[in-house]
Amino acid sequence: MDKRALITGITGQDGSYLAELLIERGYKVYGIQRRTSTIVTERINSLLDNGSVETFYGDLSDVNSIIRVLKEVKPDIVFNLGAMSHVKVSFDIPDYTVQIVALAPVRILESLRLLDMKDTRYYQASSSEIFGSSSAPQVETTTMLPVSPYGCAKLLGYHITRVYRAGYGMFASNGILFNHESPRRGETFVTKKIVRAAVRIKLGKQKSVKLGNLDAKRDWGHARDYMRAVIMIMEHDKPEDWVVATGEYHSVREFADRVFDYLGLRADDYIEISGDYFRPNEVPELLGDSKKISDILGWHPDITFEGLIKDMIESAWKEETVAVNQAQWRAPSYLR
Ligand code: NAP
Ligand code: F7E
Repeated sequence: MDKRALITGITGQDGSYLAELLIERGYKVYGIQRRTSTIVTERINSLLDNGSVETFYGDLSDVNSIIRVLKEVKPDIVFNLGAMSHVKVSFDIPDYTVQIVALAPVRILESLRLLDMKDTRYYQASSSEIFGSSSAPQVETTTMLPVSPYGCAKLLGYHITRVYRAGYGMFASNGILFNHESPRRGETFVTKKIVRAAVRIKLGKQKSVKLGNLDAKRDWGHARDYMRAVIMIMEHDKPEDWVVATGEYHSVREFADRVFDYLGLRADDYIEISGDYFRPNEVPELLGDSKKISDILGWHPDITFEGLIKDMIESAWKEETVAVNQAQWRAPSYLR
């Protein structure tokens, strides 16, 4: 019988790639979708339309909705990707960030335990932000010193996953993923913001772009490669914690230079620095060492830094130049 996967955060960047990859592998895929007043299903509309994904209304702040969906779907694996995932915003809404990012893992794991679903595997979308101010390169054993509300909340999620694994013998694994991007990246993350602005500047639709700290360095991979790693982590025979990274880092300035250069422009001519985009605390450099997942599971990223930039630029170009049909909102099927 087909394995059943439940994805929280299915409407997000990673959720959409993960759903596609799981479907290719023969899983039946379900998702928790929250009620919103505007369109949020663009990334999975095609999967909803062809019936390969089914969603249920729920919210990670509402344990009853989590229990209802778990009982309905009876998943073999829960992928907990849902989060308020913006580090800068987490300084503005720290309480809410903790409610969702830290407590949803507690809610899901404890629900699985109380529902006697301890054989259901649990994946926690952990983050390199938990390393915070620890110096690069970071591995699974690096000291975790988060410097943002988001990082602190993710650290609780990381530890509670280990607690349920050790305490109750549950198959609960953390993927400690470094930054990963794609054409589907949210528009307020720096890579997408730069790519979109550069394309619009080239097309004469925008004059400049305001950015914050250009000196921060990030280990940027492609989301599709990273979701492939997530499936390998969950299909492994043992629950463990895994760093997923490319092992190569670049500054924000360098990312911008490469993007503008690709379009035949000079980044310096168009970038303005604005205090609005600096954070109270910054993570200066993230550089992952994914030797463990490479040695044990044989995972390696396929898409290079240059390939990522090309993919993002070409897609943004299409978005800005081809008239696309207005995306349509998709409610869960039982409401359509
Ligand atoms: P994303 O694009 O921001 O997607 C977040 C998802 O969570 C969306 O589907 C969002 O739903 C959902 N969500 C937010 N609050 C929710 C709530 N209260 N109840 C139910 N769902 C809620 O993030 P992503 O880049 O795909 O990242 C996926 C996960 O990996 C997140 O946990 C993130 O923190 C973590 N992570 C990401 C990276 C990265 O570089 N991308 C690196 C390490 C870890 P809406 O569509 O309704 O907003
Ligand atoms: O910032 C700098 C900013 O917001 C990257 C999330 O997916 O990865 C992501 O978090 C860097 C930072 O990603 C702007 O200060 C400069 O140093 O794209 P970002 P992030 O904060 O690294 C981790 C691993 C996650 O887990 C998160 O969920 O870029 N920066 N100027 C800027 N950043 C933004 N957003 N906007 C700017 O204008």
